[in-house]
Amino acid sequence: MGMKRRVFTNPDGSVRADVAAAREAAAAAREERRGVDPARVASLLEELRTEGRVILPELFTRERMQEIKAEIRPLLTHDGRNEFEGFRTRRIYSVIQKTLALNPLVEHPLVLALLDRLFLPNYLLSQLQAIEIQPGEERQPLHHDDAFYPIPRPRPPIGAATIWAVDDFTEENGATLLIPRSHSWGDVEPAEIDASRLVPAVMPSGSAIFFLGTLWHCAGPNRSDRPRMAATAQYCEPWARQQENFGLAISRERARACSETVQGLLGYSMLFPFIGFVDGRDPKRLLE
Ligand SMILES: O=C(O)CCC(=O)C(=O)O
Repeated sequence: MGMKRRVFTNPDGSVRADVAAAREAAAAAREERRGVDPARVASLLEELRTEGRVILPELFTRERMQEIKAEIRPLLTHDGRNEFEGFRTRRIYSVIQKTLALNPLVEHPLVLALLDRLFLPNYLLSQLQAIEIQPGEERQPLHHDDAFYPIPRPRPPIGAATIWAVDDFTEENGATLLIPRSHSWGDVEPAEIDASRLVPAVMPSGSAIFFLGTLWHCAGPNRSDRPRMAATAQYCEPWARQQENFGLAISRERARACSETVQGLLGYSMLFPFIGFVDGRDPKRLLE
């Protein structure tokens, strides 16, 4: 199985020009198939590359988000177990095993169009959660999502995230707080960060904030008298380990109920030629 040649990257870790060109061509073809406006993708990408985050406004209607909320609500039964999860915050993990309600968010064509440009083909879903911040919750500790991959910064992101406003996100109710441009910082300790640089992602229900795994952020404190519900999908390069062990968390039967795109994101896909195979072959065959 040994391969001497680097398959996708230059010696400095950057993606090889021919690989990048093939990725661009494939992404453009997919955009056309999914009816996504390439000019919009290009402008969102430019903002993303400069600011590290971009708001995707009102991709779903408020009514649709209310339907999703009705499915998610009964599953939000436990408060968090630590400061990071939030003692007054409820989360659902292994979401797809419990409900398919978030799948349309996970595979929204505009989100996929951005991911297509950022990562190698067959990038993965890294984790999927619903998060409901209860009134009185404190600000979450500052973090960036791909910090657990032990590769020094500054560096390209290994992951990216969407946080969807199921409820309206306001300054009072715990809108996600982000530090624009912090994706390009080198290594810093959270204690060194000036919290006054945090900007709330105020956005109406049905919108999402999309940001790079290198961008510093946290959930805001909920000073309102009502819970704030969000859904968040994190994605990663196809060579990185997913945070959730979806192969064990989501049954094969449940995976069969998902679209081919979501199946691929869960891990029924591979990075050619040797990452993610099962018995020497593409794992999507397991669903046949
Ligand atoms: O709920 C939010 O607004 C952000 C949550 C978050 O960043 C996390 O839990 O990693």
